[in-house]
Amino acid sequence: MSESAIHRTFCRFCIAYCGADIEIDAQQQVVGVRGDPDHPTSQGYLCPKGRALGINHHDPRRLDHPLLGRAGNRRQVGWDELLDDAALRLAEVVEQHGPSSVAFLVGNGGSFDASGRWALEQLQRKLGSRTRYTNMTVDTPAKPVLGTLMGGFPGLVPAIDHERATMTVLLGCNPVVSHGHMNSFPDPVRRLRALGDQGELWVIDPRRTETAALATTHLAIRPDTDWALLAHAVREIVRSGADTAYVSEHTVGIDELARAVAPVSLEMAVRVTGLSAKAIEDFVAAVRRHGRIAMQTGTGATFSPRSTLVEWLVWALSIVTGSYDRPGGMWFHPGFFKQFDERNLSPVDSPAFGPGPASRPDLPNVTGEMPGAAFADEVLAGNVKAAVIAGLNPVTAYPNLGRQRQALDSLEVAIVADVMASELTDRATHVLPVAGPLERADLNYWADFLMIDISGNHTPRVIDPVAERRPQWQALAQLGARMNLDVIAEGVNPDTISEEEIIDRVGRGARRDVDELRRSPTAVVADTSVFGWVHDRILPDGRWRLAPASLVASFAELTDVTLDTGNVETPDDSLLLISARQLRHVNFQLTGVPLGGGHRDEPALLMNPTDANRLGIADGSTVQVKSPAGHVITTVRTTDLITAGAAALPQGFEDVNVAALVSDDDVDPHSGMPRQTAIPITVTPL
Ligand SMILES: Nc1nc2c(c(=O)[nH]1)N[C@H]1C(S)=C(S)[C@@H](COP(=O)(O)OP(=O)(O)OC[C@H]3O[C@@H](n4cnc5c(=O)[nH]c(N)nc54)[C@H](O)[C@@H]3O)O[C@H]1N2
Ligand SMILES: Nc1nc2c(c(=O)[nH]1)N[C@H]1C(S)=C(S)[C@@H](COP(=O)(O)OP(=O)(O)OC[C@H]3O[C@@H](n4cnc5c(=O)[nH]c(N)nc54)[C@H](O)[C@@H]3O)O[C@H]1N2
Ligand code: SF4
Ligand SMILES: [Mo]
Repeated sequence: MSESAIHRTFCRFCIAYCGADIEIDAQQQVVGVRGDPDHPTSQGYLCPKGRALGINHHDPRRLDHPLLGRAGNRRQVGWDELLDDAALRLAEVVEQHGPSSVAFLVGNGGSFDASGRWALEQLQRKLGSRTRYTNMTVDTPAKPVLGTLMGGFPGLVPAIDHERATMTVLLGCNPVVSHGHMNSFPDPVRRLRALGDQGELWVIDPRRTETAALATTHLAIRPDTDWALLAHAVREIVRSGADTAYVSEHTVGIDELARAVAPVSLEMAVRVTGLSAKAIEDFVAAVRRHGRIAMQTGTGATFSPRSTLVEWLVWALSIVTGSYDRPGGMWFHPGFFKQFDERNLSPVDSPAFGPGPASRPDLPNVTGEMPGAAFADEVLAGNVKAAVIAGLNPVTAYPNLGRQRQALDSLEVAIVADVMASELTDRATHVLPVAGPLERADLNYWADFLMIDISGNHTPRVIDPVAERRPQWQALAQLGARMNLDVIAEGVNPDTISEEEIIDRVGRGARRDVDELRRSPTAVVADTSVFGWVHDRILPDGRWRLAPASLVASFAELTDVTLDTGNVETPDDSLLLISARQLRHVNFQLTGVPLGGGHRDEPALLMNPTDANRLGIADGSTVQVKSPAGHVITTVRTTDLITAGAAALPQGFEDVNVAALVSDDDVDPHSGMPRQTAIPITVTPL
């Protein structure tokens, strides 16, 4: 008989944080992974990535040993030798160039390690570096910018009121695949059906996605034209259909807003978006009919070259209908650990939180994070000499692949704490093999305010770290100790403190004590939604600012140009490349891994058959995809699910790397966000 045991934990591939039961046999092999039926949020649901927690744990590409030197000139060494050398070389850089010449990078992979990310931030602070790069600035900087400009706080994240919403609008997000952008959707199909059954579910997306298939109405909009649909809707609703009592009591700037959107006539909206007049009128009528709306955006909005304007108009439409912070619309998630609703936060005026990068002074520093679009420039300009990279892969995540490679190779010290061998780790000078999700105690700390409910979850480690893998908090604290920095706290020795003591520090001040989370057999839900705290505690004078001057000015330029030219800026032979996520990998993670039933995601280019025919491209043929920034070679899949004129390529693959097509120059000036959707491309058969 097998002597396997079942351990309860939760998945850390995405912000849904689904509960999982992991079966481990006597040889420390993961032999089974199932959804936790008692988990209050995910209720037994686990997507293909969650079910691959065991595959990921045993992946032959996992990093097992410390490595010193770049690939080609590399040795396997012991931890002491690695950390001694790393500390010595970092100290030299600090001495010669100052602490801010050391950049700290943390991304999606590294953020789900609560104590690992905490230790990275501690190390940065103790070293005195102001230079942090994350994934946020290449994902969704428009959202904190908008929270600041309109509500006075960057952490305002609107979330659908699943219990009461009757008109849900999803713009540029595909939760059936992604399980949510800034708002998680565990068990998405069931929840989307429920939202549709409660009223109407609108999906605005150039592709008839898996989510669009569940919608009551799908608007197959032209990429990067959402602003025209939204501005027209704001114009019409402000004329008739707004919650006027709410607007006069809780907003400033309604007249400026109305003036800004006034040029966006139905005729202009039709011409720009490619939607029919009837579709646009139906949308406006539905907003009027329901009064309140629950509108959520995803990366289809935040990746667009006008991301800040799009987000602004979404917020404006939501606010003039009285839909924010009120039942039936959107609530604001205060976080289980972060508890924004309990803090005394003073309103912030400017979305720039500090000096931006010296080599790109035009780009903002958002919430203390330097724009990822400037990382390569900063290294190549000599402002960044060393980097500590923990769970961010600039090779696949940051724009302009060629420049990222150059930048990584020219760093004097590139310390990479990661779980998986990759092109990034090949380019590192010091590789720290850190513990993966099953090998560490953890909390759902980082994305607690992006979850579908206000809940806390603690997991002990379910399996001991394999080979020489070491918890990241410990490795980084030991690195700090060698530079005379007490990373954890003054006088605390990282060799002897336990991982659960670190968890106590990370989880301090939460809605519930960490011990209560430890005792609970699964997640603890404190609330499913909360309303009113933003009005009561956050909004400056209790009012939303509807018309931030910088956005109004940019919007006026946009409408002026559009009145003149019609805004169809793509040349005839080119297509617009849109972003697309896939079910069986998350960004770089799990790419190339065959999951359940042997299925694996392929980095194929999706094209409409009309475009393919016109260009003489057959389904399955090999093509070169070229953008102003670079090119990739891949296979074409034709499908009428994608609107003509658009093409889609998934992100995360090293071989067909979409980052080669993204420019680090073409950025939204308000947020620093590189254009990662609606990229003009040409496709040539090979
Ligand atoms: N399986 C899986 N899950 C993931 C990830 C993953 O890689 N795989 N990544 C995780 C991460 S880091 C994130 S940030 C989230 C992202 O979560 P989502 O934002 O939901 O990402 P997508 O599923 O790509 O959905 C974006 C949609 O925007 C559409 N779109 C593109 N351009 C435009 C446009 O101009 N206008 C409009 N209206 N729509 C447009 C695309 O067609 C696509 O359907 O997913 C997370 N979850
Ligand atoms: N062109 C284009 N660019 C994009 C996107 C796009 O769709 N198109 N998407 C953008 C978005 S939304 C995001 S969030 C970023 C995502 O990009 P990244 O932030 O780079 O996220 P991942 O690829 O999920 O993971 C990054 C790294 O974390 C490592 N990792 C995994 N688990 C752990 C762990 O437990 N500890 C540590 N230390 N490391 C770990 C992985 O091996 C990987 O090297 O990319 C952005 N860039
Ligand atoms: S939805 Fe997210 S948290 Fe849930 S199993 Fe999938 S990857 Fe894991
Ligand atoms: Mo992301």
